Amino acid sequence: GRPTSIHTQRVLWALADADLPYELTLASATMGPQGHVSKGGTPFGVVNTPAYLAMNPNGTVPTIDDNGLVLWESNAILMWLALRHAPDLLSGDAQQLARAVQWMTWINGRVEPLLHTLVMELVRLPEDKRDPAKVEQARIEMLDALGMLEACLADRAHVAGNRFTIGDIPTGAAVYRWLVFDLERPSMPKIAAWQARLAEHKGFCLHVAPREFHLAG
Ligand SMILES: N[C@@H](CCC(=O)N[C@@H](CS)C(=O)NCC(=O)O)C(=O)O
Repeated sequence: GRPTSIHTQRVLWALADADLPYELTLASATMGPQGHVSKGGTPFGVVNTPAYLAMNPNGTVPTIDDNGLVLWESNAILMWLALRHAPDLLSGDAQQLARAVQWMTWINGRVEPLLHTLVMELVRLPEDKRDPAKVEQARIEMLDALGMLEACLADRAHVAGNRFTIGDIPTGAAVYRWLVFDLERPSMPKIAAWQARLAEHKGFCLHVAPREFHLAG
């Protein structure tokens, strides 16, 4: 994967929190050390090699190989890491775990397309290719979606209940990226307090908090 990928960050966060050893291979068809290909940057590559495509035919990041178990889709990877190596992340409660999966699925379907528009239009595309109308539309839709999360956090410390679970990882990283962007937004105090709780996690501090992982492009 790559450190600027919001999906790779999920996996790195879980690995760091659980103190699991790993080796990261930098890989991407769109980003490299100098930024996005649309700005002339050279991508890390790897994802378009036959060996990588045999592991992940999508050619996307992240992919893991955990002692021979090859997996793609970051939420499935989080589930595996928790089941095998960090069961605390599953909360020990079936209802909470189901709610965690609900928020993990929601963030992918409802929030990530908006976040993708924002990162492309604010960071990655060359300035003459950007469209402020797309940013404004995504900003409005983000506020609508995040209103739901603010309401959810009114009576609980984390998205699935009072315990930190795998559900907080994809949602926490996505909302952090949104907060890094310099956009007009009303204050959402429950989300702010939840983000402060997430910032106590080693994985968040190492792999999500650095602003350059969101603004480098
Ligand atoms: N739903 C997939 C999404 C994977 C995905 O779209 N990854 C992006 C990076 S965040 C990617 O591979 N972009 C193209 C690239 O870097 O080559 C997951 O959660 O793992």
